[in-house]
Amino acid sequence: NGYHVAVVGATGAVGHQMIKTLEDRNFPVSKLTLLSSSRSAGTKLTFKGQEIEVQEATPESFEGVQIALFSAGGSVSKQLAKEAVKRGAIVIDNTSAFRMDEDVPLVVPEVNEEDLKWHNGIIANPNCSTIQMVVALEPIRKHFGLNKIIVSTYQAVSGAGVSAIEELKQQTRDILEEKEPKANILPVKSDEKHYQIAFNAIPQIDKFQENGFTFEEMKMINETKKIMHKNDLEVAATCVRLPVITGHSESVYIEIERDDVSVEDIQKVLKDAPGVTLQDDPAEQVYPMPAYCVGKYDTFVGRIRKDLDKANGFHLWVVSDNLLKGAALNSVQIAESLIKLNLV
Ligand code: 11C
Repeated sequence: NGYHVAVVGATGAVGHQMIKTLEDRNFPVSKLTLLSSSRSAGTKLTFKGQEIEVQEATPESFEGVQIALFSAGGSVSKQLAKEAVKRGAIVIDNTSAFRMDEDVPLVVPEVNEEDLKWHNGIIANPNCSTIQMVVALEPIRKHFGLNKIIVSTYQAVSGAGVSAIEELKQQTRDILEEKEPKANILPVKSDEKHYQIAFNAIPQIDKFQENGFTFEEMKMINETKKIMHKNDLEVAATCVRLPVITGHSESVYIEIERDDVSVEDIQKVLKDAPGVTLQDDPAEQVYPMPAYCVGKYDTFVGRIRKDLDKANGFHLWVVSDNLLKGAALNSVQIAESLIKLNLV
């Protein structure tokens, strides 16, 4: 008993975490099929002490699969997600391929689990920087209303995959040995120019759009409105890559609907919020940091301050493991919610 689960992109940074999360949460798996590009096929990975060989993902790979977790890039999802659905699988897609499609729910279980009820075979997992922000802000929106978000991110290289992690490590070693660092991956592999990430900060994540925002910034803007069901929410984002391996951080400024709310009111709401850990005690230097959030499931919130000019303005600092709540964990939680709601 349990479900036949497939992980597409099993050898990637998120794929590894998906397998580990299924194991750590004791997800009911009767069979695990691990899929990848032909390049990584043949790799052997371990699940619950058992070795499983990774196979090349083809449409036929999904015969008999009930739940397919995709994290192999948007083009693979566009090619294979519908093939998986055709064969009876529910797809939980961790890429941007279908997120803004009207007939595809975009789900963070703590925020909009109910949207799973109208799925048509594909459910989209939001972008990592969006997920941790909405986990922190939805409880505030529910209690006090929310008009505006201005967010600046401090994002880890693992969001860009295993090759970006390797690039950061190699550049760091090279610079410490006084060698010239080589940059081939970041900020965007397919863009013309590449910049050193070690000992640096790069204000570009994903490609620039015509409006001057990057695609990562537009994902945060559009996905937040869709998840919160609030098209009139004002959102602006600046996304920056830092030489951190895992753990995205965000400086978030919000304007709520009410102007009679205190920092303590917000802290109280977040203390009881699902998936949130409040770490907010400046007197004791308690605040979230990515190095201490790696491997944890929650979204950590601290540095909550009232704006000095706006009575309805607040500043927060939000940190989470981008590979877990930002990707693998949220996908597995979606699968758990599907089971709970009898939707598989
Ligand atoms: C990053 N947020 O940190 C990106 C990675 O749309 O799922 C996730 C890309 C996505 O580079």
